[in-house]
Amino acid sequence: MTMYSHGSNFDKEQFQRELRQVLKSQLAVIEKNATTKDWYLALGRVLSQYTSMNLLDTEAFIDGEKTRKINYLSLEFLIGRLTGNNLINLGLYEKIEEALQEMDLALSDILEEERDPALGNGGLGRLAACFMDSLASQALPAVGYGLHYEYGLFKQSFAAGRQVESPDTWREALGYPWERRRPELTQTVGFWGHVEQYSDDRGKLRKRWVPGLKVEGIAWDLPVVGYQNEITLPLRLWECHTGDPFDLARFNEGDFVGAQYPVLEASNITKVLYPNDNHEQGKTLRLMQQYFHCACSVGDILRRHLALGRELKTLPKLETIQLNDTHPVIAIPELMRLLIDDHDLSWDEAWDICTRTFAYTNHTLLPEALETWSEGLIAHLLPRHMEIIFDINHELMVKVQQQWPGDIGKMSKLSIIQEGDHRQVRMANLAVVTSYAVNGVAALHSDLVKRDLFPEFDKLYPRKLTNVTNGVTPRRWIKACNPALSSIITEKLGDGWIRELSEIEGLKAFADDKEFQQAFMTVKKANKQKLADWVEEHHGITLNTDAIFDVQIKRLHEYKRQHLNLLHILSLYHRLLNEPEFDIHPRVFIFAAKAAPGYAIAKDIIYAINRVAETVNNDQRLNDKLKVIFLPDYRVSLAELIIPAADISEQISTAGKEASGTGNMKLAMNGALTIGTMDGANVEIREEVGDDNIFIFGLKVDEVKALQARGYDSFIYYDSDPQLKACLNMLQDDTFTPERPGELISVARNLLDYGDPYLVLADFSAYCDAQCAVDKSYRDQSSWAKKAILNTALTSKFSSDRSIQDYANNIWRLSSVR
Ligand code: B1N
Repeated sequence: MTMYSHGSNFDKEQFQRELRQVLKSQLAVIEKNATTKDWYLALGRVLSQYTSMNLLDTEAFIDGEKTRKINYLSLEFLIGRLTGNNLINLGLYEKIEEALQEMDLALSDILEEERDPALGNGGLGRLAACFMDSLASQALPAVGYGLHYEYGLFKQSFAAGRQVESPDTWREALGYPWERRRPELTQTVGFWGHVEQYSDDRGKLRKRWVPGLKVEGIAWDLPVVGYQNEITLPLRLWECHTGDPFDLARFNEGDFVGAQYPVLEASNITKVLYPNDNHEQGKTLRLMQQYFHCACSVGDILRRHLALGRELKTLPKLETIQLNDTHPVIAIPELMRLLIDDHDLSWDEAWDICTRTFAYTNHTLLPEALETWSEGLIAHLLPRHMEIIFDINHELMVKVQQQWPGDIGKMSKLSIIQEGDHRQVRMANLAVVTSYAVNGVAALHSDLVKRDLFPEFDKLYPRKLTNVTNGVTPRRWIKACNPALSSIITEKLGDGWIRELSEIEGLKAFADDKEFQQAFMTVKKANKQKLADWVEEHHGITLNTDAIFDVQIKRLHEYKRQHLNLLHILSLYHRLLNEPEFDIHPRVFIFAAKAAPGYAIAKDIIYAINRVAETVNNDQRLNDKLKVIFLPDYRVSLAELIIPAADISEQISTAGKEASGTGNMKLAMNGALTIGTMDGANVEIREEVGDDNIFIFGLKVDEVKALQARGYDSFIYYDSDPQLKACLNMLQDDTFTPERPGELISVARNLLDYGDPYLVLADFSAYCDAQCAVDKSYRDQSSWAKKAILNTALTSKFSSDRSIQDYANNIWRLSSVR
């Protein structure tokens, strides 16, 4: 297709010339003065010329096809660094490495210069990025639609152990080399104003929205490079521009400052990513972001469709819109509005199109994350959309009445509008009613969506609710981040596993092979050393690579229970100091996690872990048996360093709370053994690897429910378990904060006086037992190696290629382009 496919036709001299030229002409740097950063920028710019061409070719190629196209709408795409990954997928990694070497440049150093684009919070945004990789790698026609935040997720540092946030300037001074501005795709987006009725040329009474303010959406395309298949898909991110800074009417009335309010507000629309994970706060600016994202994306989808001379009624056949959680659900009334008001379709025609175009993925059951918007806010910001939502709801209520005549309870439960003093719009209900498919993200989660969240909708729309278990891309999460493991796999099996991960099951045959066990453990050790060197260099802490590397890396959230991990560490500390016969294999506990800036108890947990780490790490009596380290600024590139080095993967959420998890998958693939609850995708990991190769503990979903129904009292555990009591007391006295006794008390309070909402104490003793089993198991290195190999061999189900195939077969119903 192009000259830059799979690295064939790669011309080394030409590349070197281009690189030098870009350095000089675009960056204005003389070669002998060039820093590694300069070379990174020059390299990115040169390579992005290749991918831009591939992108345009792919666009033209796909437009020519009569297949259904996927539009993946997400407020978050946590893509991580692109340069290394794109080199691998372009098939150019070794060739560029060699070309640079000739110029006395080390590719690995250059790659370290890239700032992670952190346009997402956690799993939901990272999933979107993995899905784009899999769509491209399987040559499926797709566009990712997101927002071009000026600032991504905040940078985290610690000041005396407490989290400090600072802005993430991911594009730096000179811009991000991989993105391309596409001014020709600009969209106009309205806000506020009113709805008016008018009669059209034919005397038909119609409605139109007259916005009070209009802004522009500028498109930036990032290339999503398929794995050595010549396909490059666009990740299209919208940036908000406000034009005229004055509301002239108000300005002329003398309200100078007031005249600028709406514009000031609007000019912030794509300033910054909201830093909440699994939590919605109902802020106006967030709804403006959501609508801006949807209006630009739906506008672009229609533009493409109409530009090809296609009829609106063929939209569902040729385009599908996958909604990544409810964040882009305002796209539904937006498409209805465009079809009815702008394109003069009847309600029924428009509704028919919408109900065959949208599909919705639910990612959480946590009540604080289920989005509702105040009716007043929507009516003010998007008056026409509010009318349409009421009309959709009216039809829904009629249907509910037919199904359950006279049942007012069912009506109020299913209604899109939640009644009360302040009426709220339930975005999930709107999504379920409109979408042709609704899926959860792991088998257990999807069952709970049916059973607990939407049992009536499941009755009303049989077969609409389904499951697609999440996955992660093996290109980034094995091939790129763990080159040493990749080579020993490829030595045994060839490199087909990179495209088709099920081939990795071939490793099963080597699980008992002593030589392969040794090779596998040597790789693990080397990865631990690499992490240890990095930690030494950046944080001045020495890690013993003979220790078990025990890893909990994810957002900080009570339901994820980093504090359960902490309590276990306290119990080890306490026992090592107080029980002469108690001994453990040396263990390094590694944490990395950001807390939402407004989430006080999450920040207190970070502080507590940091204080405990300080004391434990400096306590000579422990003989280096125990180390605790909390690495700041968790991000994709840090995950890429930690995951290959992990022996133990902590997946210890309260059963029923973690929809899926995806870090659990990455860690298992890289040969870490899971210690986890029967939650999310852990359940399926256990199914795949078998009970002998995972450490499962704790209350199951139904036991959690039963315990809470009985009335949970955490003091019962505190009073009856001396070990637990000792640990909680250490948090309340001056063990870790001699200068300020009681400083960590909020964590203990949360678990005792505030009722321990996530049942940490109820699972404590089972967790400690499971950790004991880990310790014992690790002492037999050959048997451990076998378990680790089997984790790598038996987790191919969790490739995002499989997830995308499930979506393609069961939801989107499409076939590969080639
Ligand atoms: O989505 C991931 C899952 O693997 C995780 O289990 C799940 O917790 C995560 C509001 C969310 N669910 N909901 C969010 C993020 C941002 C926000 O503003 C909710 N994130 C998840 C992928 O399926």
